[in-house]
Amino acid sequence: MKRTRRMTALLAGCLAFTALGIQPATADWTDCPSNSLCLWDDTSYTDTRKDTTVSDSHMHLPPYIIGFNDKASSVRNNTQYAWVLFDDDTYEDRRYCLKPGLRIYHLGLDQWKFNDKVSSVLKLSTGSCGSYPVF
Ligand SMILES: [Ca+2]
Repeated sequence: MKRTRRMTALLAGCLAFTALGIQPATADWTDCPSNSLCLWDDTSYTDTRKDTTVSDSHMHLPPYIIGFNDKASSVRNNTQYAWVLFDDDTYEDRRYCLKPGLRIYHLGLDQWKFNDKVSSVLKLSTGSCGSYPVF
């Protein structure tokens, strides 16, 4: 039932995008622009995608960079820098670091339990995760 509603919402979203002449969200991690961190609303790089080239400390309150609070289910780091994904705003609470070039098809896997959690994203100054726990 929930899945049906989600699919219906997805279809409605696609139709709305089409009506506006905007490309619908794609379902492929290869569509993530270079030098960007990409977050998808659903697993396996599907549904709405949000990209950023800079950190976003407040994804749930304007002025945010990408918004998308507590929504990400898959992610790709298409940059040469390490990024840290946090459960709370202002880089707080649980966190995992994603090394350059890596991607996670399902943040909700048991080892992370991070589905629909990400509330801030921090771009590090190098490709190293330093002391942050890594995906
Ligand atoms: Ca959160």
